[in-house]
Amino acid sequence: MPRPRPVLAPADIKRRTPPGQYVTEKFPVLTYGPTPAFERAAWDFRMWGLVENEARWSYDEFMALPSTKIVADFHCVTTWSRLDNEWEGVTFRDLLSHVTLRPEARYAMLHCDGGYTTNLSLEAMSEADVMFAYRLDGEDLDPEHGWPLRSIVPKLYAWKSAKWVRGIEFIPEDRPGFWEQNGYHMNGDPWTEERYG
Ligand SMILES: Nc1nc2c(c(=O)[nH]1)N[C@H]1C(S)=C(S)[C@@H](COP(=O)(O)O)O[C@H]1N2
Ligand SMILES: [Mo]
Repeated sequence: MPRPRPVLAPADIKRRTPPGQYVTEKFPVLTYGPTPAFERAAWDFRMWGLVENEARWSYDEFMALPSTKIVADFHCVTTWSRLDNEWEGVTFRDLLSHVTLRPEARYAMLHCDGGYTTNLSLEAMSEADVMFAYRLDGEDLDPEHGWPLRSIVPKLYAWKSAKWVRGIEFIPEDRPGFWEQNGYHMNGDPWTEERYG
């Protein structure tokens, strides 16, 4: 059953909309390049790099992991925000329980089908609402919105919410991902307008 779109009070909308953003009920697609094809048999999700033990899940194994629903706002740096989205998937905290990080691990690089990447500090990743989602508002993600899996990092601009994500690499120092190499901020906090680096 799809979840009905919420009706928010104007005061809540105001409080939840970062500076320089406007609220839309639409869900624009923002992708650099084509939507990659999903190949179920070849698909896996991996955690590697500065870990004592690498982790890997097949599609069926990942889908069998305990799931969580999180309601969060979504802010694109091009100035639209879509409020109150109910994402369903696996939290980063739950995934982290499957690996032991080496002490040098301080940043993460998310890797996607199609070659997109984005970097995050482990501090940003450790927020309780960071997750890897396969459903939105009660329905499977549309392919162009990242199905079968995307990251959701509600406290940062939406370019950190990587579509078609396939894995997390743990690294010692910050390194720019795709948009970060092209001028976007290394962190991307919408409340302080960390738009460009
Ligand atoms: N793989 C991949 N993930 C991506 C992007 C992309 O081009 N490729 N664009 C990012 C940007 S800039 C935004 S605003 C959001 C948009 O998500 P949407 O297309 O589902 O609205 O996805 C982010 N994740
Ligand atoms: Mo964006």
